[in-house]
Amino acid sequence: MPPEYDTIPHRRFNLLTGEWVLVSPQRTRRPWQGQTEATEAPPVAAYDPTCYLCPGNERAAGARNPEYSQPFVFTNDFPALLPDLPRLPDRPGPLLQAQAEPGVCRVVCYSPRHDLSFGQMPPQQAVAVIDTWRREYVELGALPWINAVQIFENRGTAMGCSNPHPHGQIWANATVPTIPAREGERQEDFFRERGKCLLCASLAEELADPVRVVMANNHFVVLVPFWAVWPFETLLLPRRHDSRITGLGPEEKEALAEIMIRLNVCYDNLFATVFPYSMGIHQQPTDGCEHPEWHWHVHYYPPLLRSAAVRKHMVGYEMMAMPQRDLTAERCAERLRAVPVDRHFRERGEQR
Ligand code: H2U
Ligand code: ZN
Repeated sequence: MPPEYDTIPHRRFNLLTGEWVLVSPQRTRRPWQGQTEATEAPPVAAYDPTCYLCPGNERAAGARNPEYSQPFVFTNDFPALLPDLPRLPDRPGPLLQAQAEPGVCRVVCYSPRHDLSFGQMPPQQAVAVIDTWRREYVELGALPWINAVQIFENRGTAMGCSNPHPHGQIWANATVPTIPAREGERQEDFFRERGKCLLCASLAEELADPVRVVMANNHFVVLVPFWAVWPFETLLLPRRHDSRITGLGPEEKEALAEIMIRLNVCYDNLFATVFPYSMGIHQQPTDGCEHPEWHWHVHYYPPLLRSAAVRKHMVGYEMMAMPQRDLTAERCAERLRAVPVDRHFRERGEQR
């Protein structure tokens, strides 16, 4: 990377969304007098009698969880989407558009253990979570009126997560949501124009000059995207081109579990805190068509900026104009690469 990328304000193009991000590396020396946030104490008990997600406990709407020992999936008690909908009456105005949107929302408890985050789970437990995601993607995707299955996780109160018990969510709906739809269009355009996959080509370029690569194994690479908006944002890419996670073989599942665990330990150890993020798996629509242009991947969007106490907010110029960052993707990748990942900080007794 030419050194000017570290000194000159510039904008970078997001290949997946077609949007630009403003990068202002010269600004990283400005003083900070903003808010500092209290750090989140990680849960300590393996079982919490007041937790809605622990085995055997009653949930908020009255249902009771079984005494599960493997990943446990249930229909969200307060779902944003509902399966059986009547037609919406005619438009509320000549220009205003609305459509009924049928869908399904589920919650996935990763482990019966209240205190284990993804990074602390034994690899076999993480493989079981991956198998659960695959099963749900197939099962929900097979419903004729479901065309998109979004697997995601909110972690930490900073991201609006309601409970430290390790869990994620799945929302599946009739129409492909805005962001995966945009990524699909971009991948399709590239595939049509160049006859190859956008993310295969991009990954090859990243590996040729691995300044943004954070970690890798035989099957996966984690990197800070050139166009990252969030400070320590990463993109997890399979080396093998595939449009969905259903094709993962046993060795690939183990490799995926390994790298997801390692990335979680890296994130938590970076600021010795329960590192908040939103994670999501992007895959091809479940519309019954082949999508050779689609390269499945996982996004991690963490809001923390320079310590466990300072977070980035999308306000001002970012809300009104375009996203902006000070620390470059390359500097953040460098910092993430330097984090020791041999042990989780909680096992080293450095708990905050
Ligand atoms: P978060 O991971 O973002 O906190 O979301 C947890 C989800 O779990 C949330 O969508 C659901 C909430 O509706 N939930 C239940 O379905 N039952 C409960 O008893 C508690 C939470
Ligand atoms: Zn719990």
